[in-house]
Amino acid sequence: ASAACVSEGTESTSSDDSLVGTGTGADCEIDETVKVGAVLSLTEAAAFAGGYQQEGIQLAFEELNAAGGITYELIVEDDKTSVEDSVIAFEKVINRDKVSVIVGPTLSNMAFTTFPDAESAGVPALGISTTAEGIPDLGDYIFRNSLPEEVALAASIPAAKETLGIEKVAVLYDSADEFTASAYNTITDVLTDEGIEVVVEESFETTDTDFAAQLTKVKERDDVDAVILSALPGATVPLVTQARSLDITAPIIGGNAFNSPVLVGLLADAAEGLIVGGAWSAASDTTGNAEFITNYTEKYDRAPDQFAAQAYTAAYMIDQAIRADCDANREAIKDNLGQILEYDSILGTISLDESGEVSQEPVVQIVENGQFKLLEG
Ligand code: PYR
Repeated sequence: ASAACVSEGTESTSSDDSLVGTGTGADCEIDETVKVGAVLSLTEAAAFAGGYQQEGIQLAFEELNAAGGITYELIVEDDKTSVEDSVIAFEKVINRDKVSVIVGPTLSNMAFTTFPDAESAGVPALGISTTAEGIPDLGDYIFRNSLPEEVALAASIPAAKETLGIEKVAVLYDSADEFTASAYNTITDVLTDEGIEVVVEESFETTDTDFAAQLTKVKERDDVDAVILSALPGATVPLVTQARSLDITAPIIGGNAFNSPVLVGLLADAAEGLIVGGAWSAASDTTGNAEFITNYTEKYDRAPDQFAAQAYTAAYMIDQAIRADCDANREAIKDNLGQILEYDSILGTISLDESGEVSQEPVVQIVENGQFKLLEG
């Protein structure tokens, strides 16, 4: 989209001088408070993620406010894991609060509806867990720092093949959710590239709780070396638990959605051996990671997860984009977010390009004794 497409957001194209400061980089000082909207799933199905995201982003903005020069006001809206409510939440932060930039929404399912609204209003939006194919293509103002699911799976499947010698797999996927359905396409492509044969393929819906029909198909075969699962945590917990109680012992491989200590806690013994591709690991020796984990755990009385880590990183990327020209107007943030190169973060070295896409090395982990361990290295 070009500037000519920005029809409704007249405010966004005109620069507000009070959001332009003096100095640049670490010396930037802006008198006006910079408003940041965060639209997160704090209740309903994706609250498992939204709660961590809220904590991660709050921690980062508290640190940034303490560092000085720019004062941030974080305005959090609950999208209630609903497309309808996410549209209302975007409308509020864009028009009521007149935020400079939006972080979120939590799910790709909501991003496909809300990001076009941010685009037409000329408000930059930074997705932190929106991993489906095509998200950055939603517009010039649309970015994500969330490792695409295709990259996570393209790492976890070959790593599992190499360590476990996988030749035949069962693929089980949620066909109703945008993110898991998109991941299914990736899984198929990666399996073809790796020369791995699919011997069982079954789908289900996001809210399903009984997977006997699908798992019986897996159980009936004795040549399934691994199960590849594309599901949100809500279905993952009963599905994996039921698989293990049917004595399906094959390793289970997943992507970003598996990267959750809550899920591992809920699964208990059934989590052992899960192979998880993702963007962040507590076990990674990335810049600031140990300090982040300590500060987060102290503040919230629980350890962070990937959702918290990506939300935390988003605040620092926004701060960097604002400091580049010491300008917190929507247009300047949009221009500078697309120029974040080789940023050394708790997620490792990360960059964003003008198309809004992130580049980052994925991590592959395996659950052992209830803990995530790096599968390689
Ligand atoms: C997504 O909706 O894209 C997630 O990764 C949760």
